[in-house]
Amino acid sequence: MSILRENFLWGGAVAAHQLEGGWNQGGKGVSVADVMTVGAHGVPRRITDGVLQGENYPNHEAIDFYHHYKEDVKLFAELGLNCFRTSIAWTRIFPNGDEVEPNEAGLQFYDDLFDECLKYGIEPVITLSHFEMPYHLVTEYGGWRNRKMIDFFAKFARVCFDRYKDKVRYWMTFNEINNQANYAEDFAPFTNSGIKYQEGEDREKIMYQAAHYELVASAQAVKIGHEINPDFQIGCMIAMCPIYPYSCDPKDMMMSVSAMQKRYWFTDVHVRGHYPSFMENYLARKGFDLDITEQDLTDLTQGCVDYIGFSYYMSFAIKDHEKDPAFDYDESKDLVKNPYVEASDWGWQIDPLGLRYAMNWFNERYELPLFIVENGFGAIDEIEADGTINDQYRIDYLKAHIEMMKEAVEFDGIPLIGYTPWGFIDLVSAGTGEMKKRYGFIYVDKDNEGQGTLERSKKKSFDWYQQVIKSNGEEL
Ligand code: P53
Repeated sequence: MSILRENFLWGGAVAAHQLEGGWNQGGKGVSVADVMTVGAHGVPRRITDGVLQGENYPNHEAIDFYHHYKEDVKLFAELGLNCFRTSIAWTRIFPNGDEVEPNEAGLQFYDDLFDECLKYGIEPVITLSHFEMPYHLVTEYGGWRNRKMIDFFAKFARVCFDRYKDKVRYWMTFNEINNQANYAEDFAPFTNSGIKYQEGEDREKIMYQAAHYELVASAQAVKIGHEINPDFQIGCMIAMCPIYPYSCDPKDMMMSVSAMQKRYWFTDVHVRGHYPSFMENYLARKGFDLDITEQDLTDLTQGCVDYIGFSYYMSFAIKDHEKDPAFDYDESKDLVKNPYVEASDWGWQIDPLGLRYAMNWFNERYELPLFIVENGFGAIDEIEADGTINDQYRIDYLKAHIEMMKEAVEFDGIPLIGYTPWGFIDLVSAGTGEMKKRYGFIYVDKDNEGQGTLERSKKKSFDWYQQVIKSNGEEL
């Protein structure tokens, strides 16, 4: 008998904008990802005013999954996946976001994709909003700073739920909704919420307002989904980077508690259907007079999620900065390097045991099933003279994390639905827009400048993961 349950979901995860390409095909509209240029480690992606001539927009073609999906899904089946996590590009369904009728060609594309998956016994796991909202909603409405977004999203969700109710069971509403806890930088507010800040604006307040509308929209979607198909499992999606106290100094500990609150209160609302007291007091103390109606508060209670989907790549650490008694946290400034762990070439701290810690944290706080919907190692791969790619470092990273995931199940009794490693087919990095930050078991011939044949080939990790799935996680 294996440690993991028999019907454990072994999959792989991607997002539409990072692999599909076909950015203006089949009636698709421009998304926020379509106006982001390529960056690098330490060089942020630029957000341009619309799509401009002469810029390198890596998501426009990505790995052209839009035209390659049949051969790709066949490879996924060979890998042995029993689920495939992707997102539905909002702009394929509602190109501008505010149309009355959906775009049939976009709906048909996902019907075809899901049918192709189901043909091989691969269950689609779907995120509704993964960093790819319609750009039109940014320019015309200011993105999620505008309450109207709730209706646009709820409609999009309803159309998807209705159309795919017999093909998809596991859903998530907003990918990594809590990334925007880092509101000081432009990336997360734009990708999460379509927010472009003006000079002198109160960034933090605007972020909380946007997050509130998203949480209400998520709750409405959960309710709508359950009405359409009571079997739906609809989760939230949280970027889990646990924030450790730097030392056992009680002030470091309290700083860690406070930082965790500011980064993870989103989960509290998703799961419990109401704001935690520390957030109510924080918003009041800051004098943030948010637009939160009685109806919103009712909506939140009626759309609690069924499970917690989360990504796990790294952990953080924090030191007190003489901030007591408030211990207010600023994600862009307050984190310190953890001397006990190594980091990837992109500075992401590698901490497998942190995954077990994170699972315990979620389980103690919420007692809901967990679903690890992203985990992975972004690295530069070298092709050997014989054409092979020996990505042992990636295998080492994933093996160590799967071991910890199993310990969380075996020793801590944590209910776990599945595991879908990120970017199991090489794709465009969200953070940097690079191709060379690769996560895949399947190599895609394309470089940062957009050159390459787009040919797919198997890395060493392909055979390894195939064996992991076959043995239900026993042979690592
Ligand atoms: P990339 C930051 C921290 C943790 C996860 O990221 C993050 C980010 C944003 O960069 O994003 C998630 O491609 C996200 C995926 C993304 C993946 O992690 O920057 O859900 O879309 O590709 C990996 O290396």
